[in-house]
Amino acid sequence: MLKDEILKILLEQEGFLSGQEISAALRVSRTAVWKGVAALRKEGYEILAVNHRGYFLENKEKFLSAEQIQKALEEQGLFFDVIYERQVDSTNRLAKSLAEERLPGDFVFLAAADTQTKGRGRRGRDWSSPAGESISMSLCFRPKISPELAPCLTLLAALAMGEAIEEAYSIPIGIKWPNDLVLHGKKICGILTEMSADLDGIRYVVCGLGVNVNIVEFPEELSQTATSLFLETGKRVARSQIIGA
Ligand code: BT5
Repeated sequence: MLKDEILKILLEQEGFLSGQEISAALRVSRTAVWKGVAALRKEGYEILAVNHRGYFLENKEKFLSAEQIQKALEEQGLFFDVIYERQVDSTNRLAKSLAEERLPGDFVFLAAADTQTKGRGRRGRDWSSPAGESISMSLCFRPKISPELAPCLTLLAALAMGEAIEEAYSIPIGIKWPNDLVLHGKKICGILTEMSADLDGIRYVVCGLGVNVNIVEFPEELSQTATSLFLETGKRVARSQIIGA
């Protein structure tokens, strides 16, 4: 869609970009650019429009996009599909349905969202993932291991995310085995690994991670047990950087 292409251009641009430049790059009219910008604003993107200078997307780090995530992965030498939705019920659910479509081929992909309406924890528990502030991501792949080894993947995911956070914030992260990362005794990340298997072995695994990155306030019922990286460190890091790491 045109608005997504406009968003991509604005995300990559450090300064202002004129309507003329955008319309030339996308080969559409300036009215179409104007309408695309209006649609993005409705979705919450803060796009500044200044006479004779053009458009500028403010608070870029607040937003995620498939392109940003892809770029962050490529910086780590990783090249696989990224499926990004602004809002989804659950990235684990999305990944599973995409995996069913892609079988029997081989695949590795990452499904991520800005926010989830029905984020899930273990045993049907809820997972809270507020827009603009948290990571909701599910890595889906077909490991050639026997199903009884699959729980190890949760441990690997915990180690990998722990290292990514330690690198970004220079703080030691604790792992509460098997699936929580904790900071100062409170939970900052939860992991839900799900597997589909048959008599031949694993069909695919979905490893879902929820991380409290820039959350400023938690609902009452979570405030004693949950915290965010921002609340503990005072530092805001772009979510795509952590996803890539
Ligand atoms: C987990 O379950 O910790 C696994 C959470 C996995 C979430 C990711 S997000 C991407 C992917 N898509 C999904 O739908 N899920 C995965 P569990 O150990 O059962 O912990 C759930 C409990 O943690 C809840 O009952 C709450 O008490 C608490 N909780 C909920 N949201 C939280 C949050 N944002 N931070 C800390 N604790 C939370």
